[in-house]
Amino acid sequence: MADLTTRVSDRLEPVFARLRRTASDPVKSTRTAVVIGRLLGAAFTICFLTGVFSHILQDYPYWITAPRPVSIYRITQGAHVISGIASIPLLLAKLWTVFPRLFEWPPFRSVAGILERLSIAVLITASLVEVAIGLLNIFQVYVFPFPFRQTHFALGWVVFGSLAIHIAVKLPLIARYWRSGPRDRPQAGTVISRRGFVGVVGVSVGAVTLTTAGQTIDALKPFDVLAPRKQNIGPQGLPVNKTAMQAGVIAQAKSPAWELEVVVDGVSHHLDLDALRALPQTTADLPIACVEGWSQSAQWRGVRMRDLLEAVGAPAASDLRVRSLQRSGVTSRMEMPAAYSADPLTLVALELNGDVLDIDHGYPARIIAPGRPGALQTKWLATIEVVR
Ligand SMILES: Nc1nc2c(c(=O)[nH]1)N[C@H]1C(S)=C(S)[C@@H](COP(=O)(O)O)O[C@H]1N2
Ligand SMILES: [Mo]
Repeated sequence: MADLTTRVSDRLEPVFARLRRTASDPVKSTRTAVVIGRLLGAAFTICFLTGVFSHILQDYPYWITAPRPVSIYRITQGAHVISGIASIPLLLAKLWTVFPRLFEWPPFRSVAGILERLSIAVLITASLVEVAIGLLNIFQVYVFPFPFRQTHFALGWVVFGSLAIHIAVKLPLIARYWRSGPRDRPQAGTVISRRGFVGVVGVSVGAVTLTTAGQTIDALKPFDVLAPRKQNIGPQGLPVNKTAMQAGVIAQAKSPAWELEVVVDGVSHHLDLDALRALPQTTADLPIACVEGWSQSAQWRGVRMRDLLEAVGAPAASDLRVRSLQRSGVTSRMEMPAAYSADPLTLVALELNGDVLDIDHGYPARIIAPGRPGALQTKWLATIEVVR
């Protein structure tokens, strides 16, 4: 048995040696792996932290006590998607750099070695799936047979955990190659120098960032040719996530019989548009910041949630359950904790950028609150229920 293993191994060694030489290139040095790895590690860390924050806002909104600055989610989710897109060329470059190591023979020398290679396999697979489904989500492609948000979140922990193991294992190498040294000088006969390679990667990262970040950074708007959303394009100069047609609400939303139902202690109060317009009106500049990474600020006008609640005899600080005319889907209902309902900037908006709300932006009335993910800014309001 031992004899057989030795014979197989002896046969395979030269094959792998040849593969290794073919895939090798002086550019694929440990120093390059460390340089690219640092940038990739930074991008993944930003993605992970902003991702956890996004899930807290959506799943544990009661933890949030003061939603300030009002554009907090615009900043964190913009950073999430920008660093996620930037990590794609970095990840590909990193894989290309370490590619020859796949053909090391024997593949491992100890139990620790097996574990290390397994953790790298997990890291690579999870990272590739994570950035791929994230990218598809930005383009609103929901083709996978699993819930995107939960899967993306779970995989995020897997990526971050296996990254931590990988960094711990490689710490001595990372420390040794952190600074450049004489061994990094270009060697005779190299097609491209290490610095040249890192430069190409840098230009790629810059290019994908420049052509997509304009969907959330105003100053980069002119260069936004690849992002799925463009600022200032859409009814009333604001992009639309889902139209009234897609949500199937046109007839009900346009009906003259529409009324907002506010339920307090089991008693329903009905307010039609005239009744809402008769309440004090407030203007607020607040962004729509979609989880998919596009965002834009707009001017909203309508009734403060706290004023509406007081008008029907409920405390300004109330936990609310909000429902849309839309029947199904995660965005058809929403929970709003008291920290938001009491906020002077949280509105039941009736107007956008100086005009009556467009049907696609939620006419006759929608929610706009500071610092919340776009998915929680419910359009085509039907019911607001005071839970406590
Ligand atoms: N009822 C309802 N409200 C909704 C949605 C929806 O599909 N249905 N989409 C949400 C999402 S994901 C975002 S980003 C914002 C976008 O608002 P806008 O289409 O007015 O720009 O609305 C939110 N409110
Ligand atoms: Mo969204």
